[in-house]
Parts: sequence; C-alpha cells; structure tokens
Amino acid sequence: MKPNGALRIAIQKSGRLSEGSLGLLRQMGLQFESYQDRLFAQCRNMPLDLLFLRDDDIPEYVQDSVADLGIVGSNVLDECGMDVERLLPLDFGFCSLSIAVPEQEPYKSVKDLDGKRIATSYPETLKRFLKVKEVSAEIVLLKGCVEIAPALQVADAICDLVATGSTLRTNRLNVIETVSKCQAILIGKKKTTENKKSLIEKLLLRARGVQEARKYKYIMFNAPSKALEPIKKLIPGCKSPTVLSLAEPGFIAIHSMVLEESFWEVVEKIRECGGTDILVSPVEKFIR
Ligand code: PRT
Ligand code: ZN
Repeated sequence: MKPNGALRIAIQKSGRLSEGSLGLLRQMGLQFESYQDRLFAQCRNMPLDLLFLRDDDIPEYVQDSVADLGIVGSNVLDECGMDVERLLPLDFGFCSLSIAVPEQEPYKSVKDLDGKRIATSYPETLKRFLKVKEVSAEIVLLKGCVEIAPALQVADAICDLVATGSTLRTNRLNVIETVSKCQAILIGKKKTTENKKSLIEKLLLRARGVQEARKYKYIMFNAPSKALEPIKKLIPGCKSPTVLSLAEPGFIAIHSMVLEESFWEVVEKIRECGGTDILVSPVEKFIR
C-alpha cells in the first residue's frame, strides 16, 4: 500500500470494538465502505484512510507511524507499553480487568493470593498491580480461555476482562479485585506534521461533539408562565433554557438540553411544576 498523504486510522477488523468504532466514525460524518474481508478503506469526503487490523497490532502500528490514529481497548494499551498519545476515551467497549477466584475458595482479596498462581493474558498489567499491592504470586500466561484455568488446576485465580460477568458465573468464579476499568480509546502517534495535526484536531472536535450529544436529550414542553423560575432551576440548559410565548396567555413553551442520566427525575419534577405536552428527542451532535 503506497502512502497517499492521507491520514490513516487503524480500527479493529472484527471483534468487540469494530461496531462501536465504525459507528463513531460514521457519526463523525465520515463516508466510507467497510466489508468484512477488506483491510483498507478510503474515506470519500475526507483525506482519511481506514486500516482494519487485529486490536493487539494497533498500538504498534501507531507507534511505528504505519497509522496516525488508532482505536483500541485501554487494556491493550496498558499491557503493550507502546509509546503513543492517548487522545480521547471513547465511551464504548466498557469492561474491567479483574481478579477472580473459584466461588468455594476462601480468598477475599488479592493479598490472599500471596504464593498462589494467577492465570492471565495481561501479565505486564498484572505484574504492576501485584507490585503495588505487595503480593508475590506466580503469573501463568494464557492466550485465551483464561476462565477455565482454575477448573483445570492450572491456576488458583484468574485476571481477565469482565463485561457482563456471565463468563465468570458460568465458570463459578467471583471477582475479588478490580485491576483497571477499561474502555475504547483513541490514540495517536507522538509526533506528526502540521497538516495532519490540524486534521486530527478537526476529527477530535467531531468525536467530542458525538460523545457530548450522547449524554443529552432535547426536551420541549408547555408550562404556566409562573412556573418558569422553578423550572429554570431544574433545567439550566447550556446557558439557560429557551422560552417562547404561546398563543394562549399565561403559558410558555420551554426548550432545553437535559442530561440523559438524570432525565426521568427531571421530567417528574417538570410535571410537578405544571409542565405538560413533553416532547423529547435525541441529540445527534453537540458542539460546545
Ligand atoms: O481478533 P482480535 O485480536 O482483533 O480481537 P480479540 O479477540 O483479541 O479482542 P475482542 O474482540 O474479544 O476484544 C476487543 C476489546 O474489547 C478488548 O481489548 C476490550 O478492550 C474490549 N472488551 C469489552 C472485551 C470485553 N468487553 C470482554 N468481555 N474484550 C474481551 N472480553 C471477553 C473476556 O476476555 C472474557 O473472555 O469476554 C469474556 C467476558 O465477558 P462477559 O460478558 O461474560 O463478562
Ligand atoms: Zn486481540
């Protein structure tokens, strides 16, 4: 593949981060085709090429300037020790790297694992964690199926990624310690040209815009004019809510952004203040 001067972003070809990565890039307004068996795609509306790779290879490709940007799990990044810039946590691919033990075992914390064996695919991250906790345990390196190590008596405990927790439950394992909270992260190479830097800034602004939008709902409703003051306290909006007068005297329409996490509590209080006809819509982009 010849370099064409375009910025290159590496994303996971097929796996847990693929859908989130593609979805984010599309919401950032990038137009491209992606097919399962392709390793490369050109953006139609921006000088940007996409590389589809195995997640473990992405940090090295970015460090070695094969790609300018990459999307990878923070767990992979912590483990590989590559020298890259962490540009933006992306709010998807959430999981935690956790230490778990068989249900019937008496271990309550990592301290109880002194002198024991812990199976993991994350030896470097675990080594650092054990050092901080002053625990001396043998690390058993496994590339996959870490969860069956205790049943096979290959290890006394495991250190693996947990998302829903169902793998642990199936294998009758309990978490006793969280080593790190992980999510997808946008990384970039340490040094880049001025041209590429300004394009990266543009992409970061878009990515933040998409992320911010996901946190909010846009809400519109009617209320008696006298309820404006208490309602303003409930929904401060960006600066303050938009207030429009209705044809019927004594009534107003209010528009505002509401945080998704407190949305239902706010709606209940708006109703208590006399708010009615509440319309809610998703926010597609939100640029501060
Ligand atoms: O082929 P390639 O090397 O690219 O993919 P991969 O198989 O190495 O990675 P993949 O697709 O499994 O994971 C990619 C990234 O997704 C990881 O590096 C994490 O950042 C993130 N992620 C989020 C997870 C999970 N959740 C997750 N649950 N990665 C792996 N798991 C595994 C975990 O190892 C365990 O086996 O899922 C199992 C536990 O899941 P629950 O839901 O049963 O708890
Ligand atoms: Zn991998």
